[in-house]
Amino acid sequence: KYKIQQHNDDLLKAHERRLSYITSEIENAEAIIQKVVDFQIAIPSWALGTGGTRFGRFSGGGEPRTLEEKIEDVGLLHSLNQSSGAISLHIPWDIPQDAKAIKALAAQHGLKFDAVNSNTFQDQPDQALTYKFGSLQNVNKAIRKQAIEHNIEVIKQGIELGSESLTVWLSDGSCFPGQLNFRKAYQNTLESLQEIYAALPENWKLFLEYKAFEPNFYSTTVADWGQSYSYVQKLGNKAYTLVDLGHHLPNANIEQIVALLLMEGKLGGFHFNDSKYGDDDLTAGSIKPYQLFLIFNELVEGMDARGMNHATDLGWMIDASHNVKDPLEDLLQSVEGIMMSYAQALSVDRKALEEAQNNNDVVRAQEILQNAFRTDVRALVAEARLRAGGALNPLELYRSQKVRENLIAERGLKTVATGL
Ligand code: AOS
Ligand code: ZN
Ligand code: ZN
Ligand code: ZN
Repeated sequence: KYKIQQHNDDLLKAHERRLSYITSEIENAEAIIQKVVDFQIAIPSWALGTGGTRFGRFSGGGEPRTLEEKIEDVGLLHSLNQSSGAISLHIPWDIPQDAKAIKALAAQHGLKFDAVNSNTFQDQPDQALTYKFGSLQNVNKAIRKQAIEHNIEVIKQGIELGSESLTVWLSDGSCFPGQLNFRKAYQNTLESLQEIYAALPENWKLFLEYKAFEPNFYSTTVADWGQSYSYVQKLGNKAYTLVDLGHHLPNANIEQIVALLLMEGKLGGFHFNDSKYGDDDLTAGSIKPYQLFLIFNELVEGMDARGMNHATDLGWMIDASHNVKDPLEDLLQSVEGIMMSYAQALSVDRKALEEAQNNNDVVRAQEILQNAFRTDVRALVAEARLRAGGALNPLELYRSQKVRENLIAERGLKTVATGL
């Protein structure tokens, strides 16, 4: 549809030159290509429109106005990179009026429904009680009940669509000392989560996302991985911790957190993004690519040690939001950044690294990781796309086909993606 064939033909010669170099450099290049082909990253429905900040929002135009259009946008990304084969919905920002039709539309684009996300951090127009002072933690039982019922409703919607996981992110916490009894807030939250957990189908997972701060600035009730872990451990074996890369206090060693959660069997999945200051939701790999690589290094090591399937045993999602870029271009960049880190991590010589660790050869161990990180694996990632039927350079094709211009012509210049 987007002249992929012709685009690939034009770039093929240069691509093959780069590919033959890298495959001669990396021993397991063929295996890496296959793993990258299999790896899919879910696109969040809320990343398809311009995000904005509390100071303003500048629409780029042509944004999806309905759930159908959001699915079309993700389908477009997937047709270009063959790596974005799933969409993650946010309820009630996305309300499938006709689940069957929505499912069919998604299938037409080769898309599955990843985790469904509940929302108890905003009040909705038709809502009886307010979440101003929290939802699952609230001192008022009726408010907790309302929030629990919303989550159960989200599970029901997810079942209709064939989703198999619920992501719960809570903005619950407090803004000032004394506002909250921490222990009671924890207990209320746990009890509420238990009721939600009880409504999960057998084959479902519950992901509990943590975040250090914002919108509450004194305490957050699920603030870090230890707190999330404490809840999910009590909930049961269908509950897992979700790591959003932007949700830590500065300088946290996220790769170590990931390794330990994996070891405990409680790592559920990811919200990929990047940040310099806080929950910045910038393009994955744009600020701290070495950190992203080190995280994937732990993932590959830990998942292989546990005999896990890289592609299917964890939830891989992007959670990003931008004010200045075309959201679709940005998502293409994020997926590319993630794939590169994954490919680099797959190229690490595990045996040599283990040997170096066992010999306390610090320099050698560091060199092994740095060599992998400093290797240009773009041709491997491009080859994976080519084999899967995608474009050698999705971004270039997106621009040359004037995709955004076409979307603006179709949808208009002043668009507000639903929910934002
Ligand atoms: C909020 O900071 C979290 O990252 C959540 O994942 C949230 O649901 C998402 O960003 C949509 O608002
Ligand atoms: Zn100020
Ligand atoms: Zn998130
Ligand atoms: Zn966030």
